[in-house]
Amino acid sequence: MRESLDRAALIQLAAEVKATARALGCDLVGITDAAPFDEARERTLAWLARGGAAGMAWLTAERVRRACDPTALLPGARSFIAVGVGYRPADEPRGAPPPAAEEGAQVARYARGRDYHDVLKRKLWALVRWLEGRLGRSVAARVFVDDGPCPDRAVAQRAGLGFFGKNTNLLTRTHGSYVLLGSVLTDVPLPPDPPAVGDCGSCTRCLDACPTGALPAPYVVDSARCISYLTIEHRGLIPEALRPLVGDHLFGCDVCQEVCPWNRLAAATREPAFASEAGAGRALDPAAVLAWDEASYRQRLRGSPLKRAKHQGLRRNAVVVLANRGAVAALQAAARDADPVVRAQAAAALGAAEGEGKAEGASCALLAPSAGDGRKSSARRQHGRPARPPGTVYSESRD
Ligand code: B12
Ligand code: SF4
Ligand code: SF4
Repeated sequence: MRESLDRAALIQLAAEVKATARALGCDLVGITDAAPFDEARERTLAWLARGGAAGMAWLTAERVRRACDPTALLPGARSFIAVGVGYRPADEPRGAPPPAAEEGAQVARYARGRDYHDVLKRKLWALVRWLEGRLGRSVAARVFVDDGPCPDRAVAQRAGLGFFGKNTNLLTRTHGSYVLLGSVLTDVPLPPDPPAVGDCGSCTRCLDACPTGALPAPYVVDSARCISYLTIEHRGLIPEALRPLVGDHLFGCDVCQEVCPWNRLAAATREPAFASEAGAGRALDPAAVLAWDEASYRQRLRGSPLKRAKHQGLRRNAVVVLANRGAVAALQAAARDADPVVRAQAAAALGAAEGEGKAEGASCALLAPSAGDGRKSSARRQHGRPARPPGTVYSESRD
């Protein structure tokens, strides 16, 4: 039997839920109801219809419709408890530049420590257990952190955590966009918070800075061009037209967040599991990554989100970085690798170099300036212009 708490008791319960979530290490907590997310559904369906999801075949229209209807996810659902955990690295001052090439190839900030899915889910299940203890009954609940059918950003916005930035990330007043999101959907009718309001005003820094032109319009990501997609989700070859624009990014990309004025104010993470020492760190030597066999990859990346790219994908990314650094000898060796994708990515880079070299009368265009010395500005000049990559589709199911 469900308890019937009056409004005052529910307000008190919501305050205790928030205090408990904060004590569990959540920096931001808010509550929203279980009404459908109509605007998120329509925007996401339109984005899917335009091919915005590229090769993420698991992101289907059917999944989006279900995700945006909370009572389809949990019969009897009444409210979401939305949380955000800040991840701006504590070992970097605000606005610090990305790691220099000598330090290694770049790892996106969210992925430097331990896998945030595990970290946030542990906190959220602990919150569910606390709620059950507090109410003295079992609670119907589902926990969502990224990989579930749930519009994480729309839930967080409606629960008051932050507003949508033009780079599509949720911007919060305390942690900027460097915040990872999760939620508990439950049958407890907690009183909702007001949705967050705010906007980017006339700023377009992220659109202007994106190295590949993957933000063709405010609030729209073209995944097929996005370095985050290409280095994490995409399987197979990174299209040769985009390869130089990937620059020194080994895993993920933060450029559209680095330039965001809201991140100048972002508080540093207080989550020990997100510290660089807890995981892969800020940067990895691309030659070492290329040399990893399956066993060393597993051992080095235990509990790390970098495993999302898989052994093959990370080694392919290492080839791309080495190509962009002009490491011809490493590419020549990689062109004889046992892995067909690694081999083909290296051969494509060497082939492109030879082609460009012929056109320019040089012996090898890979000896041209490396990433970080002006390549980004040339990429910016090309913003929105390079040809779309071929629509290679590789499917992979998520939860
Ligand atoms: C697929 C996916 C990707 C794809 C597509 C990205 C995208 N922008 O859609 C790729 C692989 C490219 C990607 C990249 C990244 N991702 Co990602 N990704 C997801 C995932 C799994 C689904 C997102 C999705 O459905 N996209 C489709 C779009 C159309 O929908 P949406 O972003 O969910 O929400 C839109 C609607 O809600 C809509 N909307 C609804 N109402 C309204 C009202 C108004 C007025 C407006 C303007 C908009 C609006 O606007 C939102 C933004 O476009 C979510 C987790 C999840 N389950 O939600 C994480 C998630 C969005 N990713 C996350 C992160 C951290 C990243 C990266 C920063 C990682 C990195 N450093 O490399 C990059 C950022 C790239 C970027 N600029 O977006 C975080 C974002 C946290 C935050 N603060 O926003 C999430 C929420 C995971 C999590 N639980 O923390 N990601
Ligand atoms: S700046 Fe990077 S993460 Fe942002 S949209 Fe462009 S390629 Fe994707
Ligand atoms: S860089 Fe500017 S436009 Fe982009 S998300 Fe930040 S405030 Fe908005």
